[in-house]
Amino acid sequence: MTDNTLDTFDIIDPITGEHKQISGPRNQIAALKKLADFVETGDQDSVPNATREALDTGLPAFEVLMNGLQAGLAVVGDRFKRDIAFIPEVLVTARAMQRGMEILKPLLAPEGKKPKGIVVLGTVKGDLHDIGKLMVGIMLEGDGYEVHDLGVNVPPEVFLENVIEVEADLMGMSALLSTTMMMHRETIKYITEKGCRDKVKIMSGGAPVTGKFAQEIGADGFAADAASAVAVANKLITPGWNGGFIDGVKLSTNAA
Ligand code: B1M
Repeated sequence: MTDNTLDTFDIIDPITGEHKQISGPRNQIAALKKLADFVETGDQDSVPNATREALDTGLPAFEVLMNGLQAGLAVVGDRFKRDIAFIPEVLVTARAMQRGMEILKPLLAPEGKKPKGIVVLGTVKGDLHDIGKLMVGIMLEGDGYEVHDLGVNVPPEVFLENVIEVEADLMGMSALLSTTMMMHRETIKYITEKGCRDKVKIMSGGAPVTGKFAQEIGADGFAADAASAVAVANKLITPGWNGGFIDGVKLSTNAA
């Protein structure tokens, strides 16, 4: 017999840092809480099964990602911000989250379809944060893009080499540090100096990046999260797109 009793779960939005409450059938909320707990405690071995169990309750993969895996990381991220958790704990948590993302990836990004566009994605030079960028990549793949993820600490010349090699339609740069977001400007400057700026559309993103900053440095678009990154990409690769700057925040506000 299905248990329709509702339950709630308090989670921290990893982007805004605000607390919010989600609710749903008791078995689904219990599965999300269990998964978030394993991520929070860095229990890498238990995360894959807990991810499958959450999916088995009928939760969509995207919800398991946001309200299970990411909810666990956000708790440790919040402690890190308040100086009560340190790099080793954050790293262990991040790895645990990645074990769950491996299970979700094929569900969010089915293989075998002709790509709607080619994307080169990376975290810029000097920056080692990759979880948000991985999420952006998974969401883009899920929407039908072929994604070439160059990883972290990617110098401008490597971005450009790959854009040329795979004939990318779109290049996505991520940064999580207020220092390394300046590498977005340097990377665009380098591509422009090499005479290749008109070969590819460029999207800038990551926690410290704003639409205003992205526009100022000469990017074509900005997205604040993985879901809006897809919406921005779709606009930017529209045939005949007139080249105006796309701010993902404004896009979602207008759509609402
Ligand atoms: Co770091 N770290 N970290 N860290 N870390 C932050 C970012 C920080 C905010 C924590 C804090 O407040 N103190 C702070 C930066 C402060 C600042 O500059 N503004 C910080 C710092 C200072 C550091 C070190 C310098 C610490 C030190 O050594 N003293 C160091 C730097 C290392 C380096 O990069 N050179 C460091 C190291 C690390 C770890 C290695 C331990 C680990 C990274 C592990 C990994 O990624 N594999 C880590 C982590 C995990 C964090 C926090 C806790 C979480 C980041 C994260 O993954 N968030 C973070 C604090 C926090 O945010 N609570 C912190 C979840 C992720 C889903 O969100 O990445 O924002 P996010 O991605 C979102 C959006 O931003 C957007 O979509 C994503 C999904 O919705 N997005 C894009 C991201 N990229 C995009 C690209 C796009 C579009 C959208 O288009 C292309």
